[in-house]
Amino acid sequence: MRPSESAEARIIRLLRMRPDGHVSGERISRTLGMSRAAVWKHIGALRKAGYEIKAVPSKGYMLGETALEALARFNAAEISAGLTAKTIGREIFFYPELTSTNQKAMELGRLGEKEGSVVIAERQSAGKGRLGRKWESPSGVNLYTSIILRPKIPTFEAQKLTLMLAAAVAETVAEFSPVRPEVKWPNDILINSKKAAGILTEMDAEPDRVNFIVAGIGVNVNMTAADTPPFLRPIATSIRQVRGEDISRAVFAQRLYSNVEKWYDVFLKDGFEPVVAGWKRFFSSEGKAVKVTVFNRVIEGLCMGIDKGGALLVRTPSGAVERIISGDVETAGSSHLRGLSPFKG
Ligand code: BT5
Repeated sequence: MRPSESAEARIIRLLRMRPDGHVSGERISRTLGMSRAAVWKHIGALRKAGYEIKAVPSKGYMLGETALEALARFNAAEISAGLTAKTIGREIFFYPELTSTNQKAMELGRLGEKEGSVVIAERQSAGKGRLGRKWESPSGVNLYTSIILRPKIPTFEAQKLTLMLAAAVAETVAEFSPVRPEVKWPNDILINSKKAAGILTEMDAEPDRVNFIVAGIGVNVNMTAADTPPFLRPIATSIRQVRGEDISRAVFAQRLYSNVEKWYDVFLKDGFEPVVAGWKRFFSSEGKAVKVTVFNRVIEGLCMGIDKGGALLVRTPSGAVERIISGDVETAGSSHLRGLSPFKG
């Protein structure tokens, strides 16, 4: 038994271990340490959720599904089945539709929901990007999730978590994508220079300390070009589009929660420096010409990397190094900057 699995998740796993045979109700009840009545209740809930579970008298239960059906399944029990993270994803709030998973997680956080609980929606009617922008959230193909974190940190440290999350998301995408993802400072995940994932961190805070953080993560997993709104096609991609086949969103979510938990622990125990190092493995803008929009100001120059605090360093033509803590970056490859040659560093 794994610590974070729900009873239904454990039943699914048990039935999948015997794809051609039956598992007796008695064995399920013994393995899971629950009554036969409880097993029956959970089997009923799984059937309601769309699992075809046959019951043969005196033999037991058998799960009827093809590998493809198993791969397509995406619900709380599937994610919980085999989840290795201890805290993150232990409690899953799963919805067919929400306006925004971040909004729901903020509500739950204010009601005292514990650290590590996650919200997932199959689709969002008003998915949020940063600065009032929108996150396009077509149904049934991607991952839209928000994680509640309760780090005991001062408010000014909260931005570090965005970089921590970007390291975890990039690492997870790299596990599934044949093309290595890149991070665009601070929090975009690109594959082949197109956006595959975005992160929106929101917080509930006192003037000096964080009450809780909502880490909103949107990953384009199985979205095809046809699923993508036309205006987004030139700038967005998905894991499916580079891999050529669907992956299990449940398995992706399990890996994501594990990686977020791993990097969050590193941040809490060892501080920000190792997190920055983890993030930098996916960062390729250093030494390149960049154009950064900071509110109404545009800063152009050579990217010198990021400093210990996670701020972007840009050397302008005057030779001064600007330290940027928030803004939108474009690199020399993007259309705006064609023709702009890197300044001599
Ligand atoms: C982000 O904003 O990249 C943060 C996105 C966070 C989304 C997640 S989903 C779960 C959670 N719940 C929420 O409501 N939000 C979070 P930003 O850097 O501002 O980028 C937004 C821009 O990305 C848009 O203006 C589009 O240009 C582009 N975009 C929108 N939807 C996209 C998609 N599905 N894939 C790629 N690019 C997209």
